[in-house]
Amino acid sequence: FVDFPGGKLSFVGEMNFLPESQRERINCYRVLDDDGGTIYSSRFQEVSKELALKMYSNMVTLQIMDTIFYEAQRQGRISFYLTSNGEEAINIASAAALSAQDIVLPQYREPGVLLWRGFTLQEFANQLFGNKLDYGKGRQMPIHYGSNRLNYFTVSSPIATQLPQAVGAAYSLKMDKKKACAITYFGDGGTSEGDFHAALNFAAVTEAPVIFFCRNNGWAISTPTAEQFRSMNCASAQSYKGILARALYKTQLLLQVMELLPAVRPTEYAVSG
Ligand SMILES: Cc1ncc(C[n+]2csc(CCOP(=O)(O)OP(=O)(O)O)c2C)c(N)n1
Ligand SMILES: [Mg+2]
Repeated sequence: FVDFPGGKLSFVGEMNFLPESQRERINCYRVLDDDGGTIYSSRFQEVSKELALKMYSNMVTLQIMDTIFYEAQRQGRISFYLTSNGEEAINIASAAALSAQDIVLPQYREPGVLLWRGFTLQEFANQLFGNKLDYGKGRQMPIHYGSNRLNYFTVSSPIATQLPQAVGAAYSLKMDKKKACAITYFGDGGTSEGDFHAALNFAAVTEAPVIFFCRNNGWAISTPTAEQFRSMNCASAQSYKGILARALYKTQLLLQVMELLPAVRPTEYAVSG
């Protein structure tokens, strides 16, 4: 062995190029089969009827809100809007799995997380129209919501800038010995930004309690994922030591995120002194 910076290495006498580390695609975890039946090897747990109804009603509200504001944008009443069409479950299920103390650093396609936390339709409208009640005082483009009260950082326009910021927020939670985590959302497009890799390495070395929630919808405007990355999928984040990666199936997210949470959220901290 040789004591090399970063760890011990053994010697070899052959000069070979090494094969790619991640040869196979990460499989997609699911808890329900194609017919809606429970997959018994999974960690399926029934949610209460009350919670299920609240989630369903939030998903419908999100769709209706999108329809109204998207049409308002098409009519020229507001300058910009983005819908969460087809990603309602990603929004609401992940929000339901978190606790209110967990800090959210969003992209722009997760207003449902804010809705779940209690941001009112009037508050959404205030931001979109940039009126005097808008928390950003009309200085941001529409859809750049944010709420101090709800632990929801203001949406960042430049793709992936929220990722290293989320690690910083998570690291501060760890230093303050808080029993909470940070979550950051981003698209498949964000994975080819330098900030994505910087954030993963930052999280790995600080062991910060952070969830990187990649919404892989196959496209970054007109760029398909095939032109976005050459790794097998966005979950290749696991090549950063200490980062656990898993591909999830969108309609079954609540349980899957709940399963992930104990891995990131610290349970008990020893109190010193
Ligand atoms: C640094 C940077 N580059 C380019 C853009 C322009 N832009 C806005 S959205 C977007 C696509 C992002 O795609 P993805 O992250 O997959 O999210 P999706 O819209 O699919 O949810 C791009 C390239 C930007 N906002 N910031
Ligand atoms: Mg995308």
